[in-house]
Amino acid sequence: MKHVRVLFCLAAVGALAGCGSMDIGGDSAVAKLDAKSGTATQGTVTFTQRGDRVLVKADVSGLPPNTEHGFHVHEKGDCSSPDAMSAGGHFNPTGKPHGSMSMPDHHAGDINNLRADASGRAQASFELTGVTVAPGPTSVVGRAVVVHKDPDDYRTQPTGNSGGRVACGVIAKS
Ligand SMILES: [Cu+2]
Ligand SMILES: [Zn+2]
Repeated sequence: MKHVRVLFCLAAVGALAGCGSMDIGGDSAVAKLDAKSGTATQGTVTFTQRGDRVLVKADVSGLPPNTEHGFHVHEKGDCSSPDAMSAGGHFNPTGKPHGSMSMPDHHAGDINNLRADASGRAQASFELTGVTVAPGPTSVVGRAVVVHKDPDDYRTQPTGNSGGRVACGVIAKS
């Protein structure tokens, strides 16, 4: 009888833990990046809500070997133009200056540079604060994610001076 009661308690704890992880690992979204400005750059970027942060995972290929590239969420979910200028400027719902993710002030859409390896592939994870996947004024859903030709210097306003746009994808709920 005592054994039966112990097993029942463990089962109940397991069920509660399951519910907890569902709450934390909420909404997610994905952007399929298409090549822009005559490049062959493409990839996938996922956005997953983790508490008050958003985990960004990028897998981008077709970049020049061993190079760094500016990487941001841009305000308009429109990648239709050949140079991706249709995506507008950096997503900046709170009116901040451009910067790096580690600076106190930066655009909500500022992500740090992607680094391509010797095969021209960049795989990276970042944790963004100041944006959400869930609907709201700072949601990334319906925006665009852009990879640039050059590194972001994290200083030049309001762009980071990272040059042309080599890949662009609209962020959609998944
Ligand atoms: Cu950008
Ligand atoms: Zn910016």
